[in-house]
Amino acid sequence: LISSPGVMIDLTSGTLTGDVVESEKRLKDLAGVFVNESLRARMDPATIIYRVQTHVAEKEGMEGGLFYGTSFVYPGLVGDEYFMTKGHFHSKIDRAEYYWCIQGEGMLILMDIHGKCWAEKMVAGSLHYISGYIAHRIANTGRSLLAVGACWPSDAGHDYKTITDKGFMARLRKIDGVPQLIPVR
Ligand code: M6P
Ligand code: ZN
Repeated sequence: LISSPGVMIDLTSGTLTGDVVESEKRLKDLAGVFVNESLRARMDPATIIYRVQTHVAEKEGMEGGLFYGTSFVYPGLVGDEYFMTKGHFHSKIDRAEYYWCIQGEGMLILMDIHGKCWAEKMVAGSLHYISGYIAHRIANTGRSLLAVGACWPSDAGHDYKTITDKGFMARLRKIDGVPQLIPVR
């Protein structure tokens, strides 16, 4: 009647062990994601930008379920733009999500359906509610690994196309040594 946990989270690092799906994104997988695409294409394609560990507790698309993931974003820059995740709207666009920062320093970059962007600072322990209709991505603004926990509905899905086509309308750039959210063009 009593079972051992099938998944463990290391609470200081965010690392999952057990029933977990692993994925990673290297610079070669992120064509068109950074403002300076020609620089990205000239940098080492094997550079790892982020990894995601997901506990897939339900079938993708199942209504009423939840997924858990930890995203690990590495420190670094493409020019003056911080390493970051691709970012997405949800395919079921009204679906919300929680993010919380486990370690490191970063920024949660948000965009509404009209292209208006804003950002929230992430530090270990910060909790971020992302309501539906809001695209979300995270950037590492620190010198160490950024780990962010996430929980989202299993029927939310990922809409990357809207971001791929138009991009985020503002970018987090290191200007005078500090992160600033700068409108594109
Ligand atoms: C979090 C969640 C996942 C997402 C991952 C990486 O763990 O939001 O759904 O896939 O971050 O972000 P992206 O898919 O934008 O690359
Ligand atoms: Zn999401």
